[in-house]
Amino acid sequence: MTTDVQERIAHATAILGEARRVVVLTGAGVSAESGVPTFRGERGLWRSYRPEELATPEAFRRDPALVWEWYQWRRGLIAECAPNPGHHALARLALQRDGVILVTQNVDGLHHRAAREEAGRLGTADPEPAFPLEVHGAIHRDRCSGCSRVTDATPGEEPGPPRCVSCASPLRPDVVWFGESLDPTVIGAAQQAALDADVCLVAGTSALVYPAAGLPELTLRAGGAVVEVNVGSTPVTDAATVSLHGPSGEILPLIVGG
Ligand code: BJW
Ligand code: ZN
Repeated sequence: MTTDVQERIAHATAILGEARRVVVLTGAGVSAESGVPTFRGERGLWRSYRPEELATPEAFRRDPALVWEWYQWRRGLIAECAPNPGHHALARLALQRDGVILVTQNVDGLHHRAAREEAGRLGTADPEPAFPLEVHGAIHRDRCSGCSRVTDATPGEEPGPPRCVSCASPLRPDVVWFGESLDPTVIGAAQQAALDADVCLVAGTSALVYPAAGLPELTLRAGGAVVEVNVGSTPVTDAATVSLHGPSGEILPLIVGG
C-alpha cells in the first residue's frame, strides 16, 4: 500500500470517527465481491441485458414473461450469494454506533443478512426489519401490479408471472423500475439523513441513477463531508472530500473500525 493510499485511509477513518451522524449510500458494487453482478461497467451486465431494457414498467407490459424470467434468474443467483466483509463492516458500524443510517439502492437483502449475522456475533438486538433503507425495494418480495398487495417472492420456474390471489393481476417483483416513483417515506428519510449527516459514505455506486445519486450532494451542500469508496471514478469522485479507489470489501473494513 502506498503512502498516499495510507494517508487517504487515515483521513477517511478520522472523518468517520469524528462524525456524530453518518449516512451511508451503497450500490451494486458493494455486492460485487459476493458474486452479484453490477448493472453497469465492463463486468456489469445482468446476463446480456441493460437495466434500462428490463427494469421498466414498459418492458413488463410488453413482455411480462421475459421480465419475470430475468428476475427469477437473479433471485436464484442472489440466493447462492453471501454477505462479504464490506457488508459486515457496515453492519458493525450501524449496530455499534448511534447516528448511522444505511441507505442502499441494492435489492439483494445482503446488508440485512450481514446485520443479522453481526448482531448474533455481538450479542446485540437483531436489526429492525426496515434496516437498511432500501430505496429501490427488495427482490425477495412480490407485489401485485393491480392491487399492490405485497407477498413473499414466488419460487419456481413457471413461464411468466403468477396471478394475484385477490385481483388476478400479474405479480411483479417489489422493486422500483425506471420512471417509477420511489416510496416517498423511504427516500424522504434518506434525504433527511443526508442533510443531517456530518459525513456521507458512498460505496460501490455509479451515482448515475436519481434521486439516490443526489444524496452525497445534499450532505456536501449542508456543510458535511463525502467519503467515496469505488473501484472506478464516478460523478461523485471529484467533489468528494476523500476518494478511495479499491474494492469495498477490502476498504470498508479498514475505514469504519469495529
Ligand atoms: C465497486 C466494486 C467493488 C464494482 N467495490 N466498487 C435525467 C436526469 C435525471 C434523472 C432522470 C433523467 N431521466 C430519467 C431520470 C430518472 C431516472 C434516472 O435517474 N435515470 C438516470 C439513468 C438518468 N430515475 C428514475 O426513474 C427513478 N424514479 C424517479 O426518478 O421517479 C421520478 C421521475 C420519473 C421519470 C422521470 C423523472 C423523474 C427510479 C430509478 C429506479 C432504478 N431502478 C434500478 C433497478 C432496481 C430493481 C432491480 O434491481 O432490478 O435500480 S436500475 C439500477 O441502477 C438499480 C440500481 O439500484 C441503480 C443504481 O445502480 P448502482 O447501484 O449504482 O450500480 P452500477 O452497476 O451502476 O454501478 C456499480 C458501481 O460499483 C460502479 O461505479 C463500479 O465502479 C463500482 N464497483 N465493483 C467498489 N468491488
Ligand atoms: Zn392484486
